[in-house]
Amino acid sequence: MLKKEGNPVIKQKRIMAINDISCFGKCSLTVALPILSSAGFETAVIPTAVLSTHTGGFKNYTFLDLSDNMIKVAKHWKDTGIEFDCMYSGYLGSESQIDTTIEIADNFNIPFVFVDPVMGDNGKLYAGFSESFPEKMNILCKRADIITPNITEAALLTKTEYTEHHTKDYAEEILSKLSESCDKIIMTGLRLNPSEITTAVYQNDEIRYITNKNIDGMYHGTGDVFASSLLCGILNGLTLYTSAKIAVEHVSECILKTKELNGNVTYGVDFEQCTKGLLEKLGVIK
Ligand code: PXL
Repeated sequence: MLKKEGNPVIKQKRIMAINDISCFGKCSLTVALPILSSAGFETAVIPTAVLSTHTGGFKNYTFLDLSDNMIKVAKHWKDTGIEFDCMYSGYLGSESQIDTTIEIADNFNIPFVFVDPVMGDNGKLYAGFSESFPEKMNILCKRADIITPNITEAALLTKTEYTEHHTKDYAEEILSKLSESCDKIIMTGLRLNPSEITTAVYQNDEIRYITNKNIDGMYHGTGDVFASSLLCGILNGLTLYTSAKIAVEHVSECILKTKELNGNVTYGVDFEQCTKGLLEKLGVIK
């Protein structure tokens, strides 16, 4: 239990995170867990797979599929009477894992479902995903309260042709199609011009844009840092727009810190060095 000043006792929120463990490379659960925990949220995990590294930029990585284990873990929790305030799904290794995730959300009657439809970047699906995967992922998006696709994933979900340079018309076309699946969307990675990177926040039929200076270099795992810190803001009661703004600024700080420390883009960002800044932005610490 957390006691907030002047308030009655507030129950700690419990999240069910469904995502993979990439043992090296700082993405998925090795990013989500420390970020959510540091902001004061309990995070139980259902690992979808264990990989030696993530699949972007490494060769010969191992992949242990944990599909069969997912439903067993959920069943044990359900039988034990454990309840959740939120489900947060990320990297799902197969179409059947999407079915399992929906089944778990329904079985637990999860009140708030946050879906990061992880499946691609730079106009392409990540290694190992089938062409039919996005259509299936769209079914999970329909079960979600909030989705956080990057522009590639949003194009895949809506079967829109991907282009490298974007316009607001293009973003609006995609968001309008995507709003048939989910009415709260945070879409990242818009390149409206070469020097900037923009995030679109769609809610109540309205789009607001958050624009930042683009920092050179495609650092791996930033989507997970973004989604996890966004979720911290939302669960802390901040608005969708404010939470997105904090997440955008936090990712940018993580990238700058990694550059300063000469980090390898494939090895992920040094988000660990930026936790204090995130917690201050979130109002968790002063
Ligand atoms: O960060 C997204 C991600 C998560 N998990 C695995 C990945 C990727 C992106 O490549 O390969 C295993």
